[in-house]
Amino acid sequence: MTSVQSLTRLPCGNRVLDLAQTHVMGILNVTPDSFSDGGRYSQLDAALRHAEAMVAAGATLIDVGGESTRPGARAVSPLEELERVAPIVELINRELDVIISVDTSTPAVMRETARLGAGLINDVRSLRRDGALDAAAATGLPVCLMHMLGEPGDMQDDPQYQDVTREVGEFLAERMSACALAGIPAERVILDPGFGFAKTLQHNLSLFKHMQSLHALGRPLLVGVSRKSMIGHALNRPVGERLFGGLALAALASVKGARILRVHDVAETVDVVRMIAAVESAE
Ligand code: YH5
Repeated sequence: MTSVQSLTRLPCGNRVLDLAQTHVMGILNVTPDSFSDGGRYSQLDAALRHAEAMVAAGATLIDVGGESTRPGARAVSPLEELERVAPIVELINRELDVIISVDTSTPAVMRETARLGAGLINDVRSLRRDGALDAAAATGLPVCLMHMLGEPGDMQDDPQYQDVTREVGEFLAERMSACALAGIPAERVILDPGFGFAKTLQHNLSLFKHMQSLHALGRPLLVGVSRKSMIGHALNRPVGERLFGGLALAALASVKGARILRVHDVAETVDVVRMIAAVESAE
């Protein structure tokens, strides 16, 4: 392996992510409200089939989440979250060739899903819960640190910034330092501006426009804007009509150097990424 390759290869448990390319991460929600009441087996089976379809469409990562971050969502106990997420992590690891990301802030969920084959810890709270830094460090897995002020329940109350991109960068730099002190080296960190978390439409647009400045932190960027209200508000579209706006943002994020795009619509986003790669690899 050349030293250049070692810089672009991120070990994720039993798999490796090639950071020279832009990857599509498919979203798999396993919150109970995302299924009809068909019983445990059929829920697991439906989740596996959804994951399988996303992998077939070109997703190289699947983000499994068992906690809703919607304002007003009911708090989920660690045990309840683990009971939702663990079986699907185990099943995907056994059945599919894909990196499993676990969208969690809960130390016990980090430890147990790492044991069951997860390859990445994706924490919207940037490992700020008690015990989360130590749990993530103990897994040896990469972590995605995301910017958010406050908690999902109160984050949209009245977010204020002087310079949103600078403040997001400062926050992420502080969380990288906290990780380093806890034994998670920078080489194992992915950074996320946190679109839609404690930000107005204008904050989200400005942060998106200037996201390249976050490359100064020296780590790959993950962007999650799929179906979010920044598209809804900019275009005046309900959640079911945000695909084209989301694809425009996926293309822009990719051109701005984002390495992982977290999306619901995998096949469409994979076409966007592949088309851009085709042009960029031309003479
Ligand atoms: C993210 O950006 N987001 S959960 C509201 C929507 C649509 C989608 C209808 N987890 C992120 O996906 N993890 C979530 O409006 C995340 N980055 C990372 N790393 C929220 C979500 C959503 C919310």
